[in-house]
Amino acid sequence: MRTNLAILSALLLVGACATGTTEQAPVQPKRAGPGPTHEEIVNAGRQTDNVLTYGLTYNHNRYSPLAQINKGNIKRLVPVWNASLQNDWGEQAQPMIYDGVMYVSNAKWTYAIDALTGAVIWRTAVDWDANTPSVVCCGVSNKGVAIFEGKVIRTTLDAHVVALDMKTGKELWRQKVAEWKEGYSLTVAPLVANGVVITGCSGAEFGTRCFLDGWDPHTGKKLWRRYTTAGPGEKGHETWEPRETYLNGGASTWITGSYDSELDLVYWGTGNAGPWNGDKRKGDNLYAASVLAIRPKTGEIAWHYQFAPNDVWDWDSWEMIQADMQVNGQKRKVIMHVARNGFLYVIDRTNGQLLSAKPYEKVNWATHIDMATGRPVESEESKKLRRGEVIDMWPSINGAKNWGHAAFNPNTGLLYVNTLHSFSTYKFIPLGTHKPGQRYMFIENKYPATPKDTPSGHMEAIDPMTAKAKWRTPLVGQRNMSAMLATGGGLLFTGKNTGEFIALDADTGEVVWSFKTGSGINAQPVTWTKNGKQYVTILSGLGGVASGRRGLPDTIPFGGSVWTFALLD
Ligand SMILES: [Ca+2]
Repeated sequence: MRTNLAILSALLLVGACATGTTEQAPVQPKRAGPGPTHEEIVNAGRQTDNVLTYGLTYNHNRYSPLAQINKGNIKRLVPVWNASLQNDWGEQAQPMIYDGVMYVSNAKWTYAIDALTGAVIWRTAVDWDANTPSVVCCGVSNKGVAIFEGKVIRTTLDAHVVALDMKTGKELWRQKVAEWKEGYSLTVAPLVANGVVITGCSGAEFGTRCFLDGWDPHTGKKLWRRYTTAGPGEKGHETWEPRETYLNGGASTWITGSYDSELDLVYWGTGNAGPWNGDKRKGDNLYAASVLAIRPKTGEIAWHYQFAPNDVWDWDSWEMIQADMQVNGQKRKVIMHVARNGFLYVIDRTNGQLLSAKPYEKVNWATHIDMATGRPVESEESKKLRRGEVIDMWPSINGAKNWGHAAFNPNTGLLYVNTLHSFSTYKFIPLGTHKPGQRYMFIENKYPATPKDTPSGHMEAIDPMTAKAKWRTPLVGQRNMSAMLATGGGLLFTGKNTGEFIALDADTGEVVWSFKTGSGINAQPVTWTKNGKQYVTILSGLGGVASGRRGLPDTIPFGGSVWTFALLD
């Protein structure tokens, strides 16, 4: 503040001198408004000093061309600072960086941190009723902020969207999205697309009816709402039978969508249909377990593709990674979805046409995806489930991959993924009535212990069109729940539940570097530069689904912090 005042005084003095010599006020150089602007975010991949949007760039490929840290010198990667986030709820956020300042969020705080030193510039508390976690299915968390034209925009656990001043952390506007007591919560990182802030919601396990909202970033005015279960008068309403089941139909929107600025389309995945037991909701149940292509200015649905019609398996959708790739000799603009349900989907992002859908892990809920109809062909196991029998379901409801985002390197054409290898015993139990704010699922789900020597997951490089692994590094004991980051240095970065931040050789899957942080890692690595030097940043702090400690030793302490690494000079 003192520095700012000094600069301001100096500017005023200069101004005073200038005006002293002329009758007219001096022509001030036209000041650009505060950033980052739409143009800056569209070009996010080209200016490596900043990290401007979820997924690193609008295409969500989590690939950085930075190569200063590479396979040859990775052994010299050392921590340069660590900053506590004073939070035991867990850290899942992707940090954003602009003009040398890092913006980090968790469920309790928003932080602005000097990216070079780790010094806290400001922090702003997030308050919510102590009972709010009772409506959160899978761990209290926050996936990160959006930054846009001088504002830090975030969601809150008790279902609000808040904008803070980037310079001071002061609240500029706040909007209530929904009533948390009815089962709605927000953990999603907002997306700013074509000047509109887009947020989704969590709560498909609580009989909610989810949606996407569009907000004016400057005033907080709600511009549109697009419900993700189709209501009366909306296309797809006929896919709910009886009709009123859409009112508790779930279809949460808790993973940030990607954006194609040329097509002006946002690709946002939706969560499971509600309740999980589908006995009393017949039909496809649009738009649960789907991807929606949305016009950011209006919320209009340009096209949709449904991964799981009449979802009864909790097949939430994740990130939609964009690439322009050759498919059968033709260049196609695609999105790739390494789905929870065990299939890897490649879809034409201009029109929603399914191009490929092959299993990348063990799957027994469907035999295959019918390429003519785009629909899964349900297996004998799923038929048994629908008859009320108990089944061993592959993958488990945790999925063949959970939310920990995949990376895609456009130069190798490979996806890099933390996958899960487990099943659960799964059956429907009798349906009860919906009570606001209470679980609305009606299933029994048990995880048998994984045999000691059997991998519970893998780190792997996967070809998008064949879904076959180029390499697979087994994870015995602990699977990974973190996102992947791929770099031009031939490296992958990810984190382990036990707290190690690790780097892999992207050609072989060999772990070539590891650093033990203070808690478990369930977050999203980023890489960036300042003064020509490359840095890597990750949040540590056990939380989220992992905070249930499913199979995790209680020797892993809680406690959130930020770690930033660079090469030892
Ligand atoms: Ca779900």
